[in-house]
Amino acid sequence: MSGADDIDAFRRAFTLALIEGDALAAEVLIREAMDAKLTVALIDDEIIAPALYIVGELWEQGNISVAEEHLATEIVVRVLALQREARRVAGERQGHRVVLAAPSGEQHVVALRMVHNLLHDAGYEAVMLGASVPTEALAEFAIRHRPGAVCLSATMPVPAAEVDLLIQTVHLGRPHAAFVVGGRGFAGRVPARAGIAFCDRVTEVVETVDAAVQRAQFN
Ligand code: B12
Repeated sequence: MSGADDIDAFRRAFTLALIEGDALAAEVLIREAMDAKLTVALIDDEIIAPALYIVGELWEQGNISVAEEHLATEIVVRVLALQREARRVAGERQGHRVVLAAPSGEQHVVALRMVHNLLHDAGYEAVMLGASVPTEALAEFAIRHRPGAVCLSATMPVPAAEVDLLIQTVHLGRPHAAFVVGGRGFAGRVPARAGIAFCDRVTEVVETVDAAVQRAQFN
Protein backbone atom coordinates (compact mmCIF):
# COMPACT_ATOMS: atom_id res chain seq x y z
CA MET A 1 0.00 0.00 0.00
CA SER A 2 1.28 3.51 -0.82
CA GLY A 3 1.33 6.28 1.81
CA ALA A 4 -1.72 7.95 0.21
CA ASP A 5 -3.64 4.63 0.22
CA ASP A 6 -2.72 4.20 3.89
CA ILE A 7 -4.08 7.61 4.80
CA ASP A 8 -7.21 6.98 2.76
CA ALA A 9 -7.84 3.66 4.51
CA PHE A 10 -7.27 5.22 7.96
CA ARG A 11 -9.59 8.13 7.09
CA ARG A 12 -12.41 5.85 5.96
CA ALA A 13 -12.10 3.53 8.96
CA PHE A 14 -11.83 6.44 11.41
CA THR A 15 -14.89 8.15 9.89
CA LEU A 16 -16.86 4.92 10.31
CA ALA A 17 -15.73 4.61 13.94
CA LEU A 18 -16.94 8.17 14.63
CA ILE A 19 -20.30 7.57 12.93
CA GLU A 20 -20.77 4.37 14.93
CA GLY A 21 -19.63 6.05 18.15
CA ASP A 22 -16.94 3.37 18.59
CA ALA A 23 -14.35 5.09 20.81
CA LEU A 24 -12.15 2.00 21.13
CA ALA A 25 -11.92 1.47 17.36
CA ALA A 26 -11.13 5.18 16.89
CA GLU A 27 -8.29 5.04 19.45
CA VAL A 28 -6.85 1.84 18.00
CA LEU A 29 -6.86 3.38 14.50
CA ILE A 30 -5.02 6.50 15.64
CA ARG A 31 -2.47 4.36 17.51
CA GLU A 32 -1.96 2.37 14.30
CA ALA A 33 -1.57 5.58 12.30
CA MET A 34 1.09 6.76 14.79
CA ASP A 35 2.82 3.37 14.58
CA ALA A 36 2.74 3.73 10.77
CA LYS A 37 4.81 6.91 11.35
CA LEU A 38 2.16 9.33 10.10
CA THR A 39 2.94 12.70 11.65
CA VAL A 40 0.58 14.33 14.13
CA ALA A 41 -0.17 17.09 11.60
CA LEU A 42 -0.99 14.56 8.88
CA ILE A 43 -3.26 12.60 11.23
CA ASP A 44 -5.02 15.83 12.26
CA ASP A 45 -5.41 17.26 8.75
CA GLU A 46 -5.95 14.13 6.68
CA ILE A 47 -7.76 11.74 9.02
CA ILE A 48 -9.45 13.44 11.98
CA ALA A 49 -10.63 16.73 10.41
CA PRO A 50 -12.14 15.16 7.25
CA ALA A 51 -13.92 12.54 9.39
CA LEU A 52 -15.47 15.30 11.50
CA TYR A 53 -16.55 17.20 8.34
CA ILE A 54 -18.47 14.10 7.22
CA VAL A 55 -20.04 13.74 10.67
CA GLY A 56 -21.10 17.41 10.40
CA GLU A 57 -22.67 16.83 6.97
CA LEU A 58 -24.54 13.74 8.19
CA TRP A 59 -25.91 15.76 11.10
CA GLU A 60 -26.91 18.65 8.80
CA GLN A 61 -28.74 16.21 6.52
CA GLY A 62 -30.54 14.73 9.50
CA ASN A 63 -28.87 11.33 9.11
CA ILE A 64 -27.40 11.35 12.62
CA SER A 65 -28.67 13.02 15.79
CA VAL A 66 -27.14 15.89 17.77
CA ALA A 67 -26.21 13.36 20.46
CA GLU A 68 -24.33 11.25 17.92
CA GLU A 69 -22.52 14.32 16.62
CA HIS A 70 -21.57 15.25 20.22
CA LEU A 71 -20.31 11.72 20.87
CA ALA A 72 -18.13 11.84 17.71
CA THR A 73 -16.62 15.14 18.90
CA GLU A 74 -16.02 13.69 22.37
CA ILE A 75 -14.20 10.72 20.82
CA VAL A 76 -11.99 13.11 18.82
CA VAL A 77 -11.12 15.05 21.99
CA ARG A 78 -10.05 11.76 23.63
CA VAL A 79 -7.98 10.84 20.60
CA LEU A 80 -6.18 14.20 20.71
CA ALA A 81 -5.33 13.55 24.37
CA LEU A 82 -3.97 10.15 23.35
CA GLN A 83 -1.71 11.79 20.75
CA ARG A 84 -0.42 14.22 23.39
CA GLU A 85 0.23 11.41 25.88
CA ALA A 86 2.14 9.37 23.28
CA ARG A 87 4.35 12.39 22.52
CA ARG A 88 4.96 13.04 26.23
CA VAL A 89 6.04 9.43 26.89
CA ALA A 90 8.33 9.39 23.83
CA GLY A 91 9.79 12.74 24.95
CA GLU A 92 10.56 11.38 28.43
CA ARG A 93 12.33 8.36 26.98
CA GLN A 94 14.58 10.60 24.89
CA GLY A 95 16.56 11.58 27.96
CA HIS A 96 17.54 7.96 28.63
CA ARG A 97 20.33 5.90 27.11
CA VAL A 98 20.04 2.13 26.85
CA VAL A 99 23.10 0.03 25.96
CA LEU A 100 22.66 -3.29 24.17
CA ALA A 101 25.22 -6.08 24.09
CA ALA A 102 25.72 -9.80 23.73
CA PRO A 103 28.20 -11.25 26.26
CA SER A 104 31.68 -12.43 25.41
CA GLY A 105 31.65 -15.30 22.88
CA GLU A 106 27.99 -14.80 21.89
CA GLN A 107 27.48 -14.31 18.13
CA HIS A 108 23.67 -14.44 17.92
CA VAL A 109 22.39 -10.87 17.75
CA VAL A 110 19.21 -10.91 15.67
CA ALA A 111 16.95 -10.59 18.76
CA LEU A 112 19.20 -7.79 20.08
CA ARG A 113 18.81 -5.93 16.78
CA MET A 114 15.02 -6.27 17.11
CA VAL A 115 15.29 -4.88 20.64
CA HIS A 116 17.39 -1.99 19.30
CA ASN A 117 14.71 -1.11 16.72
CA LEU A 118 11.90 -1.29 19.27
CA LEU A 119 13.69 0.88 21.84
CA HIS A 120 14.80 3.39 19.22
CA ASP A 121 11.27 3.69 17.80
CA ALA A 122 9.89 4.14 21.32
CA GLY A 123 12.15 7.18 21.77
CA TYR A 124 15.09 5.76 23.76
CA GLU A 125 18.68 6.54 22.85
CA ALA A 126 19.57 2.93 22.09
CA VAL A 127 23.28 2.19 21.70
CA MET A 128 24.06 -1.14 20.06
CA LEU A 129 27.45 -2.64 20.95
CA GLY A 130 26.71 -5.90 19.13
CA ALA A 131 28.10 -9.42 19.45
CA SER A 132 30.66 -10.78 21.91
CA VAL A 133 31.35 -7.79 24.13
CA PRO A 134 33.90 -8.59 26.88
CA THR A 135 32.57 -7.92 30.38
CA GLU A 136 35.31 -5.39 31.26
CA ALA A 137 34.71 -3.45 28.03
CA LEU A 138 30.97 -3.31 28.74
CA ALA A 139 31.62 -2.11 32.30
CA GLU A 140 34.00 0.63 31.07
CA PHE A 141 31.47 1.70 28.47
CA ALA A 142 28.76 1.89 31.13
CA ILE A 143 30.96 4.10 33.33
CA ARG A 144 31.65 6.51 30.47
CA HIS A 145 28.23 6.59 28.82
CA ARG A 146 26.00 6.27 31.90
CA PRO A 147 23.09 4.21 30.53
CA GLY A 148 19.80 3.99 32.44
CA ALA A 149 19.50 0.37 31.39
CA VAL A 150 21.66 -2.38 29.90
CA CYS A 151 19.99 -4.95 27.63
CA LEU A 152 21.76 -8.28 27.27
CA SER A 153 20.98 -11.20 24.99
CA ALA A 154 22.47 -14.68 24.91
CA THR A 155 21.47 -17.72 22.87
CA MET A 156 24.31 -20.05 23.85
CA PRO A 157 24.11 -21.13 27.51
CA VAL A 158 25.88 -18.76 29.93
CA PRO A 159 26.78 -20.45 33.26
CA ALA A 160 24.93 -18.82 36.19
CA ALA A 161 28.25 -17.82 37.84
CA GLU A 162 29.26 -15.96 34.66
CA VAL A 163 25.89 -14.20 34.49
CA ASP A 164 26.38 -13.10 38.09
CA LEU A 165 29.93 -11.88 37.46
CA LEU A 166 28.85 -10.00 34.32
CA ILE A 167 26.01 -8.20 36.07
CA GLN A 168 28.07 -7.46 39.18
CA THR A 169 31.00 -6.06 37.18
CA VAL A 170 28.81 -3.71 35.14
CA HIS A 171 26.78 -2.80 38.23
CA LEU A 172 29.95 -1.84 40.08
CA GLY A 173 30.78 0.74 37.42
CA ARG A 174 27.22 1.95 36.93
CA PRO A 175 25.15 1.21 40.06
CA HIS A 176 22.08 3.03 38.72
CA ALA A 177 21.73 0.94 35.57
CA ALA A 178 18.91 -1.59 35.39
CA PHE A 179 19.43 -4.89 33.54
CA VAL A 180 16.93 -6.26 31.03
CA VAL A 181 18.03 -9.63 29.71
CA GLY A 182 16.65 -12.16 27.28
CA GLY A 183 17.50 -15.18 25.20
CA ARG A 184 17.67 -18.93 25.75
CA GLY A 185 21.26 -18.65 27.02
CA PHE A 186 20.14 -16.64 30.06
CA ALA A 187 16.85 -18.45 30.75
CA GLY A 188 16.78 -19.80 34.31
CA ARG A 189 20.25 -18.44 35.05
CA VAL A 190 19.48 -14.84 35.92
CA PRO A 191 19.59 -13.91 39.61
CA ALA A 192 16.17 -12.90 40.97
CA ARG A 193 17.13 -9.47 42.26
CA ALA A 194 15.62 -6.00 42.05
CA GLY A 195 16.96 -4.17 39.02
CA ILE A 196 17.26 -7.32 36.87
CA ALA A 197 14.38 -8.36 34.60
CA PHE A 198 14.18 -11.33 32.25
CA CYS A 199 12.08 -11.15 29.05
CA ASP A 200 10.84 -14.13 27.04
CA ARG A 201 10.05 -12.05 23.97
CA VAL A 202 11.22 -8.83 22.38
CA THR A 203 7.66 -7.43 22.53
CA GLU A 204 8.12 -7.07 26.30
CA VAL A 205 11.21 -4.90 26.10
CA VAL A 206 9.84 -1.32 25.94
CA GLU A 207 7.46 -1.86 28.85
CA THR A 208 10.20 -3.59 30.87
CA VAL A 209 12.79 -0.88 30.21
CA ASP A 210 10.18 1.81 31.05
CA ALA A 211 9.55 0.17 34.43
CA ALA A 212 13.27 -0.45 35.09
CA VAL A 213 14.31 3.11 34.27
CA GLN A 214 11.51 4.57 36.38
CA ARG A 215 12.46 2.40 39.36
CA ALA A 216 16.13 3.32 38.97
CA GLN A 217 15.17 7.02 39.22
CA PHE A 218 13.72 6.42 42.70
CA ASN A 219 16.94 4.70 43.93
C1 B12 B 1 21.28 -17.28 12.82
C2 B12 B 1 21.94 -18.33 13.71
C3 B12 B 1 23.33 -18.25 13.85
C4 B12 B 1 24.17 -17.15 13.25
C5 B12 B 1 24.00 -15.87 14.10
C6 B12 B 1 24.18 -14.61 13.25
C7 B12 B 1 23.78 -13.37 13.97
N1 B12 B 1 24.35 -12.27 13.47
O1 B12 B 1 23.01 -13.36 14.91
C8 B12 B 1 25.61 -17.75 13.33
C9 B12 B 1 25.95 -18.42 12.00
C10 B12 B 1 26.74 -16.80 13.68
C11 B12 B 1 25.42 -18.84 14.37
C12 B12 B 1 26.47 -19.42 15.02
C13 B12 B 1 26.34 -20.50 15.89
N2 B12 B 1 25.22 -21.16 16.16
CO1 B12 B 1 23.45 -20.51 15.68
N3 B12 B 1 21.70 -20.25 15.08
C14 B12 B 1 21.17 -19.31 14.35
C15 B12 B 1 19.66 -19.56 14.22
C16 B12 B 1 19.41 -20.16 12.85
C17 B12 B 1 18.74 -18.34 14.39
C18 B12 B 1 18.97 -17.56 15.70
C19 B12 B 1 18.11 -16.35 15.68
O2 B12 B 1 18.51 -15.28 15.25
N4 B12 B 1 16.82 -16.48 16.09
C20 B12 B 1 15.82 -15.42 16.00
C21 B12 B 1 15.73 -14.62 17.29
C22 B12 B 1 14.83 -13.39 17.07
O3 B12 B 1 15.12 -15.41 18.26
P1 B12 B 1 15.80 -15.77 19.64
O4 B12 B 1 17.25 -15.55 19.57
O5 B12 B 1 15.27 -17.09 20.02
O6 B12 B 1 15.23 -14.65 20.66
C23 B12 B 1 13.88 -14.64 21.13
C24 B12 B 1 13.80 -14.60 22.64
O7 B12 B 1 14.76 -15.39 23.27
C25 B12 B 1 13.89 -13.13 22.98
N5 B12 B 1 15.18 -12.50 23.25
C26 B12 B 1 16.40 -12.92 22.96
N6 B12 B 1 17.30 -12.05 23.40
C27 B12 B 1 16.65 -11.05 23.99
C28 B12 B 1 17.13 -9.91 24.64
C29 B12 B 1 16.23 -9.01 25.19
C30 B12 B 1 16.73 -7.79 25.88
C31 B12 B 1 14.84 -9.28 25.09
C32 B12 B 1 13.88 -8.32 25.63
C33 B12 B 1 14.38 -10.42 24.44
C34 B12 B 1 15.29 -11.30 23.91
O8 B12 B 1 13.32 -12.50 21.88
C35 B12 B 1 13.27 -13.33 20.72
C36 B12 B 1 11.83 -13.52 20.29
O9 B12 B 1 10.98 -12.55 20.74
C37 B12 B 1 19.41 -20.58 15.39
C38 B12 B 1 18.20 -21.50 15.16
C39 B12 B 1 17.21 -21.39 16.28
N7 B12 B 1 16.43 -22.41 16.49
O10 B12 B 1 17.15 -20.40 16.97
C40 B12 B 1 20.77 -21.26 15.50
C41 B12 B 1 21.21 -21.81 16.85
C42 B12 B 1 20.84 -20.83 17.95
N8 B12 B 1 22.65 -21.87 16.73
C43 B12 B 1 23.16 -22.91 17.29
C44 B12 B 1 24.54 -23.24 17.29
C45 B12 B 1 24.91 -24.60 17.84
C46 B12 B 1 25.50 -22.36 16.78
C47 B12 B 1 27.02 -22.55 16.73
C48 B12 B 1 27.65 -23.24 17.95
C49 B12 B 1 27.33 -23.32 15.42
C50 B12 B 1 28.81 -23.62 15.22
N9 B12 B 1 29.12 -24.88 15.41
O11 B12 B 1 29.58 -22.76 14.95
C51 B12 B 1 27.51 -21.12 16.57
C52 B12 B 1 27.74 -20.45 17.93
C53 B12 B 1 28.13 -19.01 17.83
C54 B12 B 1 28.24 -18.35 19.17
N10 B12 B 1 29.27 -18.66 19.93
O12 B12 B 1 27.39 -17.56 19.52
C55 B12 B 1 22.12 -23.76 17.97
C56 B12 B 1 22.14 -23.55 19.48
C57 B12 B 1 21.89 -24.80 20.27
C58 B12 B 1 22.17 -24.55 21.72
N11 B12 B 1 21.33 -23.82 22.42
O13 B12 B 1 23.15 -25.00 22.21
C59 B12 B 1 20.82 -23.30 17.22
C60 B12 B 1 19.54 -23.42 18.07
C61 B12 B 1 20.73 -24.16 15.94
C62 B12 B 1 20.39 -25.59 16.22
N12 B12 B 1 19.12 -25.99 16.08
O14 B12 B 1 21.24 -26.36 16.57
N13 B12 B 1 24.12 -19.14 14.53
